[in-house]
Amino acid sequence: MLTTSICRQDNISDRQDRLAESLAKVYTRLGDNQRMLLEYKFFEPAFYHTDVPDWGTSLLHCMALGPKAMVVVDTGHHAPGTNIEFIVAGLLRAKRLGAFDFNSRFYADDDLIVGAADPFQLFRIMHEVNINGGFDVGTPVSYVLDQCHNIEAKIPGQIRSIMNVQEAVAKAVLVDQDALKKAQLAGDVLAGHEVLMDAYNTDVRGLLREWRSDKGIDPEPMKAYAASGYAKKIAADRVGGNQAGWGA
Ligand SMILES: [Mn+2]
Repeated sequence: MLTTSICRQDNISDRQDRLAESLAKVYTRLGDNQRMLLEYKFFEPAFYHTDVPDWGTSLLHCMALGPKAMVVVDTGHHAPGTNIEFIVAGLLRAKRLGAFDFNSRFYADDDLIVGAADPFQLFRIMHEVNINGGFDVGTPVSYVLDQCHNIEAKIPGQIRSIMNVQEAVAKAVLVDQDALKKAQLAGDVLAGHEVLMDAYNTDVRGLLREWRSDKGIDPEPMKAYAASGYAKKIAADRVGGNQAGWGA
């Protein structure tokens, strides 16, 4: 059987020991303004066994290392149906959520535009971030895109991604926390549902346009980029250059 052959090939605990030793060597070399972010993924590089398959394994290593080691949640690195917002809440509670790698997925690590496949999941995640202090001033959480734009143009794809995140955050902060708490304490499922849906169904695009204008930036980023001519300019500038790729 495949599983037994892998068990014979290497020892699971020994592998964890070697990983811990290696991480500790790097950790001791961190500067005052540096930290270590440990990501997990449940099926890479292998299926039966991989060294950091889940948030728990990542957290165990981070806790052994010290406070400068924190977990990265890549939204595409879970089994289908995983309650990612639960993981996010738990890591924030333990003060060990270091970063998000945002993307969206249907099947595996699809690396689609964040919020494309399941914007409601993104909203639920942002709600947990909000109520667990992840948006506080001085938050240790880095918000990063980790996507692969295969069909859509990369720059507008990233602009769209950021807008999707902004919309999910705006909806999350609109959740009436007092009403939600009241519903939860009363065990009123339908009232709690209504509070969340009221926020989720709010069209926040106008608010975000105003917010961008207040910051002196174009309220319509997609249109602004299209009108800028930047894509044509860089395409013309780079004729005859070396094509970027995966390094193959
Ligand atoms: Mn990632």
